[in-house]
Amino acid sequence: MPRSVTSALAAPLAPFVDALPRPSRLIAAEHDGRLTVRIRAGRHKFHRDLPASSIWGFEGLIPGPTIEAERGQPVTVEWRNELEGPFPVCDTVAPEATDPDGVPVQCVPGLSGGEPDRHSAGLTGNTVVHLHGALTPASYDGWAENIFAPGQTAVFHYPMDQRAALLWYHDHVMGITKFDVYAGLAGLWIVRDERERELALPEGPPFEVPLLIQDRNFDTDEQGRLTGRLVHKTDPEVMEAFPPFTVVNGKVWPVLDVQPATYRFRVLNGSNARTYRLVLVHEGERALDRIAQVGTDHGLLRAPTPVPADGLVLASAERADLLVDFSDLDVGSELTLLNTARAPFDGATFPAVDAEKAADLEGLLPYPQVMRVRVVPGTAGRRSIPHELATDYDTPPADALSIAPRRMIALVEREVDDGPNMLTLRELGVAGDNHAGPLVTIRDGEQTSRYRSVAAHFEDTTTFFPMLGEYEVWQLINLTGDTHPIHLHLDPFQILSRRPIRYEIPEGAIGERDLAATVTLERDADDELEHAIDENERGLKDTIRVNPNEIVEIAVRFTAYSGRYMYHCHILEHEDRDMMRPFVTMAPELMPFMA
Ligand SMILES: [Cu+2]
Repeated sequence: MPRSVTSALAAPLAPFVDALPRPSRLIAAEHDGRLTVRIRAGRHKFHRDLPASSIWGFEGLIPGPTIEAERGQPVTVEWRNELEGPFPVCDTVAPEATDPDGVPVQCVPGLSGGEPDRHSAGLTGNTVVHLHGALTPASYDGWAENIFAPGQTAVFHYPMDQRAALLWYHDHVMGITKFDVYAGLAGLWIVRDERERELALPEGPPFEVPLLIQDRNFDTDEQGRLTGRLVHKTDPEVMEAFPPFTVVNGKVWPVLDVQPATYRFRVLNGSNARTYRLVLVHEGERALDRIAQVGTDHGLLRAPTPVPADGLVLASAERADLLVDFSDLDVGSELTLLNTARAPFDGATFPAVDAEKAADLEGLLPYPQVMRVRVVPGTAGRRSIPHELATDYDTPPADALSIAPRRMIALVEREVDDGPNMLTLRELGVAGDNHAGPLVTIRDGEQTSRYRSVAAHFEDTTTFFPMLGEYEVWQLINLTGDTHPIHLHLDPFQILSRRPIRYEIPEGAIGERDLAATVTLERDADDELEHAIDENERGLKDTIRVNPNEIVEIAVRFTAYSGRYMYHCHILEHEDRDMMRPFVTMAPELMPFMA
């Protein structure tokens, strides 16, 4: 190693010079619930000192307009695909993982010797829109293969029969979601309801601030100057892109002016792959006690909760609704939001007190800064935080869970000789006594269960047919070295448990479809993770982190809509590389007629 790779890099862009943009608002009620959104190419400045970048965006914007809807008031969106090539992002695989100085190539701009990929360069703008977190009939859910080409339009009806929450809409095309979202195809969608209004939570500007956090990289010219062209770069050792520049609402490291008051931050991690662990720092001290988390993926928690002591962890697609108190601060005070999570994220901790020293090139985290908050004059003050928030959900009833169908899913990474690894969700069926093929054996105390892999790839036969109205328990077993945020479309779920496992996979036992493994539900001797459920995960979730050496159990109940949906890892490079599977929700009366 030519020099220490833990030393920080000088940033090629000045931090905290651009004001945090407020995404434009599209309030459905002002349009009688009928919206038209054009999906088009555009130009966008990610930073004051960067040339404008070519992008694809909803209305040509990054982020797309924030759509605001009311619970119980349906919204119809005419999604008009007016995209046109060339594809605005240069995709490349650098030939080496580090540059001649030993710096990981993903920590620096430019192509690092990689060739532009010609297949992605040929993309002209096929798209399909998924509204993440929405209770949507299957026809309008954005099935990854139901694509509309440039010049075509899709009219989707969203019933909005769901609790208030921060949702987001984004492209979901089979195999290229990672490119289309990276090019800019993402926007926020806020559902509001009466319960939130009773609690008098801030609504709209200036005190409610959506924060869409993403990471991006840019090309360089022959002189090494940033050109603004978006670059999606991976390397031979890491299949996910972990770009060095953190972008909030479309600006690199922006600054937000706040009055001395309580603000509501609606935070979404919209990055392809990066997990953030957010720490707020004021005058060198962590200031996490200024933050109360009131909501998660599907809206309000039952009670406000502090963020975890090490910081707020958000993997791709996870959301947090935060009340942040700046009311006691003098004008001119500055606070910085930092990220302390290494990439690829594996659940490892990092003390919040060291957040200012979190730069870690080996951890693909050259610049921990996310954004700055600056206190400016104003008259508003502190808001009291209600002790009781949501009253409309409880833990799933034990008697329903005791008879619930249990579905076992193993998260598996298979090495491929001539390409990046494949990641799959292996659906496991109980193996009969006379089953002769490879087995997954799971030991939980005295009990031993034997399974076989019944589905691995997206196009394999559907094996999950949940019945509407009935609880199910899904068990997610991580047999890989990284954390995967697993997302279910349609209804939210609740986490029941997170437990350590140790496992053995015999040489060559991860086949194209087959899988052999022995999993024991006890802690491995070298396992340092806590495998705890954070307080802020005890709400209604649609995306859950499954860490290495871990089994996560969730309880889900599909309620209203029958049809074909998907569940998948929300690391976009993983879902595009086959970490996605279908399920079909069924009305119980139809089950007797299923062959
Ligand atoms: Cu994954």
